[in-house]
Amino acid sequence: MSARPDLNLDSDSGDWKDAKNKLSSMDKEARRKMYRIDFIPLENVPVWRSTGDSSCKPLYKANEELNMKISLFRGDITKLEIDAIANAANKTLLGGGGVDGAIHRGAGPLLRKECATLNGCETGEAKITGAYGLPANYVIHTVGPIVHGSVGEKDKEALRNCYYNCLQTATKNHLRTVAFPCISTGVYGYPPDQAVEVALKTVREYLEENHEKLDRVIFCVFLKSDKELYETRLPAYFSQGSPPKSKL
Ligand code: AR6
Repeated sequence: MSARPDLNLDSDSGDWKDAKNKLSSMDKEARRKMYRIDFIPLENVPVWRSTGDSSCKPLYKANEELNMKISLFRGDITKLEIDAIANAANKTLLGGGGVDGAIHRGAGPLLRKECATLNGCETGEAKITGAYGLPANYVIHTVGPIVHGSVGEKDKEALRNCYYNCLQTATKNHLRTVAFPCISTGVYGYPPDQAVEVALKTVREYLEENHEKLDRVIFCVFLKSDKELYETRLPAYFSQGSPPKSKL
């Protein structure tokens, strides 16, 4: 029986750098013993398939290779056992409510300790940390725009930057599987039906340019209404090609 490594992810008395180094040198089996929560392996997150009955007009050419890199998953992002999960954080990076709160709770107190060394984060930027007690290997923190009233061009650009900079941070660090929550659409008030367009457009365009660097981008929705929105709008950005004509 392998002994549990000498590493306590439940206490903030430890050194986060030491913990991060130890975790990154572990194999998957050893890492799994350190998770503080249940996990969902990537194999249990299916690739997105259009039901084919979408009435929305495709905005991009069908590209089956890119379609195979997309998932729509409804559930808790903290459980995903993938390379990186994005966090919809605030400028302090010191934790908060919503998905940010769930990520800090799951990771344990060393995440806050590492975040405290980062000097905060501006709106639209992204900063990467370890994930400690989470099944993911890294957390990429970003800060979405706060929307008051209607969405302006600046808000749209800031939300685009969030997705773009998270993807760029992932690929710069050779991370191939990434999940996004619906950034800014909770407490920060970005209307979900407008945010979905920015999220899908930014990911589609990033994948066009960098398809060899990423294996999977997971849109992780929490609410039923967001699942329905993504199901409706995904075919516009990741359309299915016409099926091959039958030879019969
Ligand atoms: N997994 C996936 N998605 C989740 C989870 C979860 N465990 N929990 C909530 N969501 P929000 P924001 C969804 O408010 O609008 C924090 O206090 C939620 O249903 O978390 O960017 C930060 O510290 C919604 O769809 O983020 C900031 O102060 C989405 O995550 C502020 O909130 C985003 O909602 C950021 O606000």
